[in-house]
Amino acid sequence: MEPQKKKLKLEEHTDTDTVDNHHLAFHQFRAEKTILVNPQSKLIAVVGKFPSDPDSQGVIVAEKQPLTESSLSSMFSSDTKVTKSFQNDVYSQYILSCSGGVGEVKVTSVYPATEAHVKKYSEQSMVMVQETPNDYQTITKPFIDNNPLSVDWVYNILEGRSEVERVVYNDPDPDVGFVLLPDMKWDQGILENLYMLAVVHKRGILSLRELNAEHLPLLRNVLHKGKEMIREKYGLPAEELHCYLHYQPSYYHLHMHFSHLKYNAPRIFIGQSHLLDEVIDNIQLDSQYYAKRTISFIVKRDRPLFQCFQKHRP
Ligand code: G7M
Repeated sequence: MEPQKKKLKLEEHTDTDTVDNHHLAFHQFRAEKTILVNPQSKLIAVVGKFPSDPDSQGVIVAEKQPLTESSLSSMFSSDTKVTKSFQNDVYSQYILSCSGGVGEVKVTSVYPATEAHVKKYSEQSMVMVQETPNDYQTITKPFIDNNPLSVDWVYNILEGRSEVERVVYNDPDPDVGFVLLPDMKWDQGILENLYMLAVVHKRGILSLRELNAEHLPLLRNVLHKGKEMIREKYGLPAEELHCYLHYQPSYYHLHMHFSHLKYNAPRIFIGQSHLLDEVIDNIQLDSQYYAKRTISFIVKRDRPLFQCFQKHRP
């Protein structure tokens, strides 16, 4: 009995060993069909076969690992290859090719940065604010007048001092014209992450709140020409695009966003975004629509604007 027991144990051990140590020979895998590409989750899924087992198919789902604090030492190492994409005012963008398994990383830098920049980029809890027309006049408008984040980078674009080679379209008309270019958040690598910015030439329109019938030709021009130019440049049809404004924006010079419908664009949620089509329609119904209504918006708890609201409406 004893010797047989020993033999069995050995076989069990060998079986387990085989399973534990078994690696698929990825270098032999022949991908036959891509079934999912999700640039935002940095994920790809393929179906294929190993030539040694042509009767079976396999699904391989591959996903990039997220960055962690331990990635920083590889990113900021002297071995890292740095390629600059653009610079505008204090903002610049780079592609870092890092060793240590970190690979390619898109980096946006703000240098030198103010405390307002640090707050803007910090993780914070969000709060919902209902801004009445009176709140706008007594809280928000004075806040914007006293604490603006500089829009020098916008003027650099409009006056052709920065990002000139990135501009996709420029309609120079002072009343209805605008510049269309990739948002700083889009590196133009993957079409499904398309995120474009339309910055109007006309100065002094702070945000959605100030729009009325006088601005309809401008809004229509951005909507129609912007979609047309995106189709021409990137081959993306208008019906696969979102076009919207943020309220509150981060920068108080009127601008609109165009994003791919598949892209989970920054702040595209209810309480942060207003579709340009609907903005135009609302203003057609009532020129003073945005001056009269209460507008809800979501803002980070630590942002100075929310602190003003707390001070005035404790
Ligand atoms: O609606 P909101 O104000 O949050 O949008 C401003 C947008 O401007 C953001 O999506 C930013 O990524 C984008 N942006 C900010 N800066 C400073 C730049 C820049 O220098 N160049 C470009 N192309 N986009 C920018």
